[in-house]
Amino acid sequence: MLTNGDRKRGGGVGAAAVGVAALGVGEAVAATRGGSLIDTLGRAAIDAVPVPVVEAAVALFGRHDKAATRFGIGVGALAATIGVGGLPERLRTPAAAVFGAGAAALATRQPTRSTSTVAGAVAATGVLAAGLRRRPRGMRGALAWAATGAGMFVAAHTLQHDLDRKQDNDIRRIGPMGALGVVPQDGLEDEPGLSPLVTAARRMYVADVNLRAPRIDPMHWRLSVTGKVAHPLRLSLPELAEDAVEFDAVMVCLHNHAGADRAGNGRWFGVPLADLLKHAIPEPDATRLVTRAVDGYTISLPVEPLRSGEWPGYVVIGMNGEPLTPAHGFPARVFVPGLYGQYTGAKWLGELELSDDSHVDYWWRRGWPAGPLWVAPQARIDVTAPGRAAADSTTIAGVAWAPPHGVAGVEVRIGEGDWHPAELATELGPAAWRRWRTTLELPPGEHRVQARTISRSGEVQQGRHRTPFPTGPSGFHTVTLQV
Ligand SMILES: Nc1nc2c(c(=O)[nH]1)N[C@H]1C(S)=C(S)[C@@H](COP(=O)(O)O)O[C@H]1N2
Ligand SMILES: [Mo]
Repeated sequence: MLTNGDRKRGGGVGAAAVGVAALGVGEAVAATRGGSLIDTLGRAAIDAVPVPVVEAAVALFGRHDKAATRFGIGVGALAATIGVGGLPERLRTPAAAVFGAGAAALATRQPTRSTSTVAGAVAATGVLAAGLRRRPRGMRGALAWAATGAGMFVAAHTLQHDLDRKQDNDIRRIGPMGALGVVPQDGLEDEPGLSPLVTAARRMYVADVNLRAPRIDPMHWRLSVTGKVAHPLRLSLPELAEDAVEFDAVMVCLHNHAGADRAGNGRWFGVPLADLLKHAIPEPDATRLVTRAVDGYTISLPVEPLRSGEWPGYVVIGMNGEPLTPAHGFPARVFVPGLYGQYTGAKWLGELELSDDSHVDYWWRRGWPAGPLWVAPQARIDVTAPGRAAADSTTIAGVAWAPPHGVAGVEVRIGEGDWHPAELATELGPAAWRRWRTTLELPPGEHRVQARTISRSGEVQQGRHRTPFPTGPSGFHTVTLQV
């Protein structure tokens, strides 16, 4: 005979199994048009949680932040269904409906793929209500529900994968963007373990508030330049490509603490913002250039330095000779070399709106400074290895950046010793990252190695540790090496 406690525990497993089925069905229905309940809930959570929680998650999970968010949403949804399953029977259907209505409401707030996501929320609610009315009995019942859910997750994954493949084909048909015919070289090609001079798009870090990149049809996509302009523009990708130029620059996330890999160096292909603004003719009170993604996310920039060319900014449509990848903002993004990623401009650009100072950006609302914030000089140590020239030497090498002015020097020290200048490789451009190397003779034992960058404008990298929030991290990359 089952005691009350046993029944409750069994009920929890049954409710969780129903939760898996409901979420799976919701994901499969949403995926028919590329939507996702989990992504929608994830974005809502990212938009809503206090900044200290975002900061802690980024610090804890690094480049796995998206996977961690997805996992958290899954666990949260299961916990919620177990909670609903524990309610008296007559309250379960209304409680499921409340959850479903909430998810549907969040989905309608997402400007892309919202219809299928709302349909997914309705379907998930139906499954949840039906399943929880009489919770599955016994292990066998629970397993059947969970297996149904797993099958639905596989179906959702397949549908999403097909849409990704279609997007990749659309992008491949566009052809080259810029001419990376010759692979750039800087003279340090012989150093194994050193970061490549140009970061491949698939190796580049991805940082944004979305769990999945918006999919955009390049045939129908147009960039509109609107708002306070005499001459609104609507430009297709081929039209933008006609006026695009190549430039080398490092993209750095504000969360890139010393030694981290939220930074990558690209050869970008883009249209100077100064040229676009010249055609659009901003009105006298147009002080902010709002870069708006197709999902409404905005980053804004002051108009004047962009218009005069004092800050060279671009509508970027290519990276390393190819169109942007979906993760990095296909079909277009704004990039002002030297500004941190969260101040430099939106990926998945839909609109450039000329506005006045009444505009408020996504991150300002969350308590970040209006900025924009410039990237601090930073050096990263990639290699500590026995030197090849002399038997008792040690090679230390890495990358350094100080955009937009460039790296004037990189220095290395052992313990609290003097700073030694490192050899600098050829510079691709002042906004690009620059590779460096030095060979030191070190006695056997354990050594603490640090590196710092000096910018061409005279700024010296700061050694004092500072967290990313609110104005960007500081501190030296420190590695311990055994000779
Ligand atoms: N639309 C959109 N653009 C965005 C973001 C975003 O969340 N949404 N994040 C910004 C941040 S914080 C960074 S660091 C860079 C990252 O660009 P990447 O993913 O291509 O490396 O994109 C910026 N542009
Ligand atoms: Mo970022």
